[in-house]
Amino acid sequence: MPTDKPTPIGSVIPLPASAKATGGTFVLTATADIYVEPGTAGLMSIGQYLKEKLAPATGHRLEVLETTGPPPASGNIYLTTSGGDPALGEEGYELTVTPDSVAVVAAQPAGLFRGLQTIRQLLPPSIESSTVQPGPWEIPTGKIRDYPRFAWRGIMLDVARHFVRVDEVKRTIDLMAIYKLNRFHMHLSDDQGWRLMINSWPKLATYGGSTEVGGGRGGYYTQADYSEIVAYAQSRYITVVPEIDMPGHTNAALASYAELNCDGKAPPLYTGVEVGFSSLCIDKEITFAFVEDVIREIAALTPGPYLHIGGDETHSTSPADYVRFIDRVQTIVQAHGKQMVGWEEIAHGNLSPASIAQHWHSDQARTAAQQGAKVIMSPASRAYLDMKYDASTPLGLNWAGYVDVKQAYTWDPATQVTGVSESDVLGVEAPLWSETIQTIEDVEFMTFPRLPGYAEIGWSPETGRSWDEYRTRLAAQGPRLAALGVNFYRSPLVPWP
Ligand code: TNX
Repeated sequence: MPTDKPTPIGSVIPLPASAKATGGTFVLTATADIYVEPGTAGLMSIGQYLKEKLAPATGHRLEVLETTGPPPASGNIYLTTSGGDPALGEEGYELTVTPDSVAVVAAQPAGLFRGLQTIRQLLPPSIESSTVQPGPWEIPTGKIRDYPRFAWRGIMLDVARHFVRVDEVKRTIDLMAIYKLNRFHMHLSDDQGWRLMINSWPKLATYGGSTEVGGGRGGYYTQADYSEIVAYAQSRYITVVPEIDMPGHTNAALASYAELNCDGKAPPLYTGVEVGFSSLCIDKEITFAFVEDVIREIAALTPGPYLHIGGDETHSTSPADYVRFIDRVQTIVQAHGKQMVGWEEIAHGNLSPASIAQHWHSDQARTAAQQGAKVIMSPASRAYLDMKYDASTPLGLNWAGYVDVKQAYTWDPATQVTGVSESDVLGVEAPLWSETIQTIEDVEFMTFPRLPGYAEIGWSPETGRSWDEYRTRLAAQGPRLAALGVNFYRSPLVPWP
């Protein structure tokens, strides 16, 4: 099979910081085992994860064993944090492949986990098949020393406009892990739906979550569901960033509790796609009791340091009210031990340097940076997964233009917004808004093949990145995505095999 060759060592996506091929071949045979160093929490599970990824296609038994010091160099895989260079940081790793062994050394378990994704990609694409394939399971020999450019590399799923089930969320998390992404932002509330049970305000979910865009059944996550998602992401060294959008985009909440409305009257549920018509009532104290309860419950369920409060498109909130609201919410978020993240409009408020603004379409991100806040880059014209690839794309929107695979790849987060420089930028995130996205197949079609490009922009050094070179590496991902059963868009810009 011409397409089932191992990936050359310098062809991995995201491109490693440095890679040197040595021209030989390692073969993963039926006698191979996975050895991990005892003593560091998480290593055994990382070994198990690798085994689960390699077992179906190889049919090999692959045991996960503990070892002190390198295992016998007879075709085994070795994962260790002992001797890991601290300069690699939390997610960096070194991978050494010789004809006899594969070894990943990292300073932290997260680095080992990222390194495993490189091993997966160096194997032939059919390694991703769920049924036994012929192999041979070759890996090119060489040495990779690799670490990310940016700390924040994520995607956002809008589960509010159309609900996404827990098993579908897990699949999405698994796919993002392949490309070493580390932030999973969940847009948990909007005008059309509230998707997380809040015990102190239960109607938010049971009533506010009962429908979605187009009037379908909607749905919500129980707190146990949410915790399951968080733990699943955590086992892949991915941090969940929960978002409750406020003070606008709140019709589902306003419909659930009449007392949250300035006039005390609950509006009907909303299943359209307009934005900017709803607002919490900034003059009512109960609004802040509500916000405090929601933030307290979500903070308690969320081990990660971030809490996203939305803050976008508040066309029905006066500018003065908006600033008052954001400043107060920032205090509440911090009182619950979290860092506030918000869409770039939050820069109208008085941001603490611990807060984070997410750029999407204006120059407010610059105001955020001037206040010392960090910035996440999600420019709609480059990074919005809900933008159509071109005029023929059946799903998606085009208010920010078409975002074909090249447009999605050819930009630099450090020069995207004048006045926001590399040191202000925390990283990159690609949001998938779901007004037109109904099924997991739709999610995959809009996400792939753009996602590997965002992963590379966030992870790899900027120097040397070029579309002409990248498109051939992306093409080689096609058989891999196919083996994974991903419904990806066969963009004509990519020379698929
Ligand atoms: C703008 S981006 C929005 C969303 C929409 C999206 C559609 C942002 C912060 N707000 O409410 O879903 O456009 O592309």
